[in-house]
Amino acid sequence: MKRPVALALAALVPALACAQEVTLRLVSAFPENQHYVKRTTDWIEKLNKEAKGTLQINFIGGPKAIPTFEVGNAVKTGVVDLALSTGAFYTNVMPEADILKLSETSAAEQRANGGYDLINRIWAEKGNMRYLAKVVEFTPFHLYLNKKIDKPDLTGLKIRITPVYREFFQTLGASVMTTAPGEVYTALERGVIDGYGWPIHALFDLNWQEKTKFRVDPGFYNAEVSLIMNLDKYKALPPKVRQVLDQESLAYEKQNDYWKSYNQNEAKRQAQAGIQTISFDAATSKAYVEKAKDVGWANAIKASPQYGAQLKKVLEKAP
Ligand code: 173
Repeated sequence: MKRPVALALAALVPALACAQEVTLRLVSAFPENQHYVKRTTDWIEKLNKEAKGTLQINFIGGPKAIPTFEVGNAVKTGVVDLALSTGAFYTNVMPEADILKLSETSAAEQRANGGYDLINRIWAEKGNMRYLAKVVEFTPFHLYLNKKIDKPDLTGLKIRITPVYREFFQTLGASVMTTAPGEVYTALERGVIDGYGWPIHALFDLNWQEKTKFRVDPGFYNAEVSLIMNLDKYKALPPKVRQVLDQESLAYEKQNDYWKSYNQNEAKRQAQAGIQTISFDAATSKAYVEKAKDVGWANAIKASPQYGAQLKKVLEKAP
């Protein structure tokens, strides 16, 4: 009697191990109608098909599920497993989160030059997070305005910001107000703000073109949106599941060239929607972009004496 039972058990164990499908919960710090979320839910759908029996991702929702600026802490503490966010939304977890906007090297280059590993060391130590993949890049930020300016002077203007733009716009004389993307439309409608910082794209997702007169050129910095994960959860994944997640995340990151043509189109769409561009002479434009960068790095190094300079080495393009 003894042997058949043992044999049956031995046969059962690997079967049980294989049958373990892991389900992870993902939230978005961006509103659900934003293009980023559509791309991410498409990615999830594909992953759920390909990794059936191994890994499933369950999209919980956008800021209605977890408010934009609380998503980072939700990932850190494991309230959710995964999030789609930008670093600017979780500087309350660690100031380093907002430094990635200063990237001049691409995500692919950062995987090769030690940047990705450094980011993951910092994200693990300070945020209890795994930085899985960057899924938006090659995308400058711009200043959008409803009042005309003829030089980069924002004195007397109230501008909606996130940490991305704070020091730069303040240096230009603006008074600033932090809001999540979901609150910008109403602020514009009520005339509470004279403008806002935002990438070159995704303005239409939230209908801001209806309430926007000008875009200031050139753009500055490089928008970073990524998939982040609770580190304990990541470490506890069976190796096979972790491998699938890493692979699928990398595959998503590798699509980032998408944004180059998308952004050109978005600029055209803005012009068609009647958004006028404000630009300065060449010297002023150059000084504007340099100021953004200088102010950004000065603040990064002040905010993170520990890692600011190390990040600069891997994010900055060699001159
Ligand atoms: O303006 C913002 O809300 C912001 O910081 C951001 C960052 C990356 C992509 C889109 C918006």
